[in-house]
Amino acid sequence: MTGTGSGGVTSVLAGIDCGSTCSASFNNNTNVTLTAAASTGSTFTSWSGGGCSGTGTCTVTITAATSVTATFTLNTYSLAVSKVGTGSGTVTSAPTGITCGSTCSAPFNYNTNVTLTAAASTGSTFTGWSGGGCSGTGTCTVTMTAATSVTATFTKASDDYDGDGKTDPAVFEKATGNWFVVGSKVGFFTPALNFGNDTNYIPVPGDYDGDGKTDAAVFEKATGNWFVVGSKVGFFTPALNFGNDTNYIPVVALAK
Ligand SMILES: [Ca+2]
Ligand SMILES: [Ca+2]
Repeated sequence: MTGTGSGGVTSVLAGIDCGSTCSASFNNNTNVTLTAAASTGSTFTSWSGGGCSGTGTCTVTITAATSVTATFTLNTYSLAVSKVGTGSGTVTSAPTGITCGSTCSAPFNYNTNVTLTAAASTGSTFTGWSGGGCSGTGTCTVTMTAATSVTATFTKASDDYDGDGKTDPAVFEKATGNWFVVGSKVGFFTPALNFGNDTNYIPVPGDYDGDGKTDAAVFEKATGNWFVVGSKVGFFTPALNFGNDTNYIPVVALAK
């Protein structure tokens, strides 16, 4: 017997029981029929030798010493990872195969214990597993006995100025336009001093530079100019003269 899998071969005429007894003597001109049965998690793939092939029984007419090989292949099953939620992150597997990211499914051998680890991106939080018998926020270990799907949920908090995945209380001082934030990670700070005021501006915070941290931003009522202090890129204007307060409402502010 050969191959990555396992199984047994028996002869209809008693003699071969392989597993343990893999050769036997038979009288000249005896027709010996061999039957192959794969173990759980393996598949009988083919016969070779003795004039046999395919996956049915193998009948050999004994006129000389004869060798027959049965090949068993260990089954592989697909493990597929899905990522859902408002946040982002990466799921990796041990043994290697899944880096999701880009490679979100991979085949693993029967009975392999695959451990999945989730890592949230900056500004996101990993909030749990579902599927594959997994739950909670630790690692997820799946024993591969069938094709399995596992879902990882990542969430992103709104108004998260310090990017730890938790919303931070923030205020906009009407008279001066000062921004004050109590960051859940870094404590009190001012992401943008003297940046707009209530008379001429509407605060429109959001993550305009895509680093997972909310940016102080204002919409100039008269002109419709947008001004952002990006937590990653600093001051910039994502959309000049895009709406004005007479005819338009900035929908970022409206959603607050
Ligand atoms: Ca925070
Ligand atoms: Ca940002």
